[in-house]
Amino acid sequence: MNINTVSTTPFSDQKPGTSGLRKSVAVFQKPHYLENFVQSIFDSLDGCEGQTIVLGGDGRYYNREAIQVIMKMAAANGIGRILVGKSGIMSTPAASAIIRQYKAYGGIILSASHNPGGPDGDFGIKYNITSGGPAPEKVTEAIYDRSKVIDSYKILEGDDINLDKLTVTRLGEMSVEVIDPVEPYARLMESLFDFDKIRQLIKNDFKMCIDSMHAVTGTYAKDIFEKRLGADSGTVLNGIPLEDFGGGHPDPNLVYAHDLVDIMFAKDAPDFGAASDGDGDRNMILGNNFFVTPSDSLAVLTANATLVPGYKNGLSGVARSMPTSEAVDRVADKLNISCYETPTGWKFFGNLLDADKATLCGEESFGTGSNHVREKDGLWAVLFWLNILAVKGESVEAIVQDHWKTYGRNFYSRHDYEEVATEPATELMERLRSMVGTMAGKKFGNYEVKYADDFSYNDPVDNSVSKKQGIRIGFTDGSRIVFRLSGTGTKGATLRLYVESYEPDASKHNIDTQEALKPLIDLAQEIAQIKEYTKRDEPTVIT
Ligand code: VG1
Ligand code: CO
Repeated sequence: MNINTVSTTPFSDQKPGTSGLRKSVAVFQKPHYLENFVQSIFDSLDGCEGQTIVLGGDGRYYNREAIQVIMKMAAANGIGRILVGKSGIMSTPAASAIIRQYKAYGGIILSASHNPGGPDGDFGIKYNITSGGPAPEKVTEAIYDRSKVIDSYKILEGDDINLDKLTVTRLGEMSVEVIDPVEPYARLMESLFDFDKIRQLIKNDFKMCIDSMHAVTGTYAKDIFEKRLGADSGTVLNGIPLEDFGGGHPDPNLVYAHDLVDIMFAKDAPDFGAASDGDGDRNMILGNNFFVTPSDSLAVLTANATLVPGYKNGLSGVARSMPTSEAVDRVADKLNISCYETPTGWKFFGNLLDADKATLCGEESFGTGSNHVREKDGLWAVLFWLNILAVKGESVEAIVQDHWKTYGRNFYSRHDYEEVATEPATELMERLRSMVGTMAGKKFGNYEVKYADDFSYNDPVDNSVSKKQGIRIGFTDGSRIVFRLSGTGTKGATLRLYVESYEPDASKHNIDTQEALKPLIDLAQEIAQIKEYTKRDEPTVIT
């Protein structure tokens, strides 16, 4: 078969963000756009010739087309073998698991995660390394640098591969295996959790509801919950992955997962509810009329980890992203294990997991995971909760309330100002950056600033430094406000404000979160002048 070398010119906007390159589908469909980026990946990898690459995506619009192009380019670039998910499907955590299990060289995951899909939606591509984790910054920078000077790419002339049949075929010299994307992942889950106990729980009139939001976890959740764990058929809602996610926004939070929220906050609500995002790495956990914040979820999993077979010997440490609440820090303190604070984005956990400095990790953005893979893992978190519920025999709410009694409650909320104008949003951040140096000791009403900085992370494993990771202002009473600009949006800028306060007094644990945080939210507005810069009176999403 012929290998064509196609001339091209660089695009200036192929810089990977928090989680790979994300753009609208229309941008990816520009001639050579996808090919330039894929060639930049191959050009940045040392010694990938003859190696195995894992490939798959969340099933969104353009997934299948992109897979065919990437396979032909892989063949032309001397890749030895491609393992591609049946129908092009592979959740992000499953891709991570499969890279590890098959000892592949790396993987290419096609997803824009929680961003809407369809011809008018978003598409994304990211590269994962041999450990199964997202490429660290030195790799994404090399890919970006390459994309700025690229002048040609290589692609094989050949027929498309049938992705809907489990087969082993060839594309030129390269072997192509269409594999079951669920089985290896489901087996890994069975090795970590007590499936018998969870099966018993479900049999005993325990009612649950899983919302896959028409995205990738439908395929996984039906197999795991309905087939392997014996839940009633219909337990999984919106379980067929659709190219446009049914027109929805596959982001598991109280705003976008409204089908599930309606069910879980009804009068006769089930005992347990959970939702996942587009590519299956996020999770939202709900009890009967009860919402578990992702930061609390991480703290509860940490506190109860030894109840679960995969973690029965305890944890080597935990890690959370900087804006994530400090609830888990309190648990780590009590367990006498280390707690690491990293910048936003899962790629920063990789080194800590590889070096066994952390076993569990989490982000406030509905992401939780462990050393079983190198990505956050939505269904893993759901199974972890089910395992804890099966052992403790208590409700979700009782477990969380009890946790607050023991450790105190970290009230926590994130306010997003989505799609605001880029320039004033950048100015807002620049202004804060210029202010933080002199803020320590300043008083704002009852609050006194203990520290203020632009978060910089020194990786304790490879000593790399990541600067400008978000403005944080901490107060003497333990409360914090944090400001960041999103690195995953595709339109304008998204300002994220994170607010946290600590309440040891159990009699105050049931105050409404927004009410409890109101003084800090007002203070954040006063300090950052959000309304003036964003021209918005209210955030678009509050979680
Ligand atoms: C967001 C979240 C971050 C998460 C990232 C990718 O990034 O805040 O915690 O790791 O999305 O998640 P940002 O830069 O927009 O704040 V996913 O589920 O898109 O892979
Ligand atoms: Co995701």
